[in-house]
Amino acid sequence: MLSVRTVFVLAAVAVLATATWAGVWPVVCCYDEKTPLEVVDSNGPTVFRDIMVGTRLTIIIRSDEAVQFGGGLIMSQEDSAFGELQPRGTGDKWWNYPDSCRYEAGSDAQAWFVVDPFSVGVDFVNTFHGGDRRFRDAVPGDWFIVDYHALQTGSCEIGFYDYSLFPPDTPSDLFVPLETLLFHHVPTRDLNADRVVNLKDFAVFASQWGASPQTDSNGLDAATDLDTNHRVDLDDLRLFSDFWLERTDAPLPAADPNQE
Ligand SMILES: [Ca+2]
Ligand SMILES: [Ca+2]
Repeated sequence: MLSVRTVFVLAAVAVLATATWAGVWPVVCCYDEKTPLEVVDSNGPTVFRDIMVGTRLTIIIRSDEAVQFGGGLIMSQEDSAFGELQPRGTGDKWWNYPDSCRYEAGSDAQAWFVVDPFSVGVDFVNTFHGGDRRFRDAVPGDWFIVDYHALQTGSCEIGFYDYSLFPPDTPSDLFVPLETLLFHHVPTRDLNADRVVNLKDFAVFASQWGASPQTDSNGLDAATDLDTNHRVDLDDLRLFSDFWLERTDAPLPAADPNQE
């Protein structure tokens, strides 16, 4: 049971979080970096609509203020089996990924890939020296961008942290996330693996209609039995249709019209 003191601390953290909410926050978008992923519950954790295994998302760290910032997007080692957070480009010898740092984050912004026995994620720090001319300070805008990849069915929880909220010397296991992002991964409907769910996948689905896949099947019959009740039927068709015309990733290069 929560003690009175714990409740007080949690309330204080909540007030602190609310007070800083407008400053810096994570924005989850589809692979195009523009279309926000639909939220089904915003009351902490922030729960997003289901995504298919194989789906790639982008997470942007955005700010509406010119302030100093150090924070991170962190998940547990257990959850990293389900979802993958990846900074962009190639890391330098200090594990910094410059391609994940946007111009607006300042001249020496850094994004580090971090991993320890319990957690994995990306830490960020912008550049803010309050007008020191040797540096170009951060300005409001999109500061950092990382990629997210749904690896297998299940859930993945990512904490967004603003480390400046905690006194120096605070052990990292006492850090409280400012926001928690929760992703649910469901089996892919992209049955021919061309990154879009369309008539070609429906043809595959229809070819398995009425099949009775066994538990150990890795075939198309099991892939189309979306509710895993060993029968490909109307319920699976409904689940298939939920992702009609959805993409898991950027479109492939335009096909050669002579190949049609
Ligand atoms: Ca497809
Ligand atoms: Ca079924």
